[in-house]
Amino acid sequence: MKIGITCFPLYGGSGVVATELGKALATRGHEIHFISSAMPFRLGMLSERIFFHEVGTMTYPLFETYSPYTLALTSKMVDVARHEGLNVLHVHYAIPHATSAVLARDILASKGLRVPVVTTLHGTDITLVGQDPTYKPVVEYSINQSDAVTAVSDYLRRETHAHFDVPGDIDVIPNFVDTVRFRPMNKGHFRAAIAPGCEKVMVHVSNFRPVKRTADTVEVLARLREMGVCVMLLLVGDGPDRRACEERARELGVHDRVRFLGKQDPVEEILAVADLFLMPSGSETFGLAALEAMACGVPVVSTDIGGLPELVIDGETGLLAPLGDVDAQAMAAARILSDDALHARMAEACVRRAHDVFGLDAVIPMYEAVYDAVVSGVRV
Ligand code: GMT
Repeated sequence: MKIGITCFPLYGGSGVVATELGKALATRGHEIHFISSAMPFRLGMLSERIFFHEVGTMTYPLFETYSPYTLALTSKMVDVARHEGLNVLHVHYAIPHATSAVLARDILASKGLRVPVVTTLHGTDITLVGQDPTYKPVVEYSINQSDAVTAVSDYLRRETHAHFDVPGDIDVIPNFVDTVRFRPMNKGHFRAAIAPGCEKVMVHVSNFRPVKRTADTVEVLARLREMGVCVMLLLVGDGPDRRACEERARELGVHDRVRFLGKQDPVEEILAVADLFLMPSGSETFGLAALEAMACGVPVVSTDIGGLPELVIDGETGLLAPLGDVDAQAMAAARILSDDALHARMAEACVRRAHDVFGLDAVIPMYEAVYDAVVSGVRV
């Protein structure tokens, strides 16, 4: 099948999922055409079945600082669909991608071409930005006009029905992980360099936006130190809250136990030396970074909100704690870090669950089934 994939190329989990999906589909024989404002950052290299089409915008004095990207994207979708013979347009994140795709599909239909639209909802397109009156009617319309709609968790499916007038079905297709790339690895030398004492290592990976509550990881670290747990914290990523985290670490006197590693691509190398992954998010429809940790055999302590309980099975692959309750989160972390048998059981369960439930072979066929259904006209 020839599939056009559109996503945000530079930031966010939705772009990662879209890019990894395209790569996985290409290895399964599909031809993938990424249509985006820039090369998706996880794409790496192009293969014989992967193509990239950059959406350019036109400057014009009337547009001043604004140029209508949504329309430029629509035109590019029409162009690629016509000339490459796309069978389906699959867009990730409703705003503005679903709107562009629906318009492109209708333009193509006016020329006698049928190219159905699959929209995958990811998170803030529904839970935050999409609910703002600035965009809500357009988001609702674009979802309802899509030929098929998927959501990355049952929580997100329920939120969509709760906040939008969407009468149609939404398929839940969870995020997935490449368990060849993300797997337990023995990195003893790296661990010795990064944690030269007998310390346990906790890792957090995010874009340091307020919704991630990254500073809570520093609070958890400080409480663990008070409890006498010998532990250090690796913070991967960067963003607006980084400075506040640094300041809080100094205030709490744990700055020498925190390492800010910045944006890192080979996250799996860092996860390989981790004993625990912390995800104290205030909102999370799925929690892809936690899944990548689980695949590396790293148990997770996360908040019990959004889609996280669908990923982190409490007591089995990690522990859930209330949002903002850093004492409870520290207690949960201490429990796992201080009990080697429990840690080993959880690590094993993490690897198993990541592979069996969220591995490529488990999830990619779900997307293929949706494409088959819309292309064959079973879903319209
Ligand atoms: O809000 C973000 O962090 C980015 C956002 C996105 O759509 O790019 O991430 C969402 O999608 C990810 C991939 O499906 C999920 O793993 C994240 O949980 C979700 N983020 C939130 O819901 C805050």
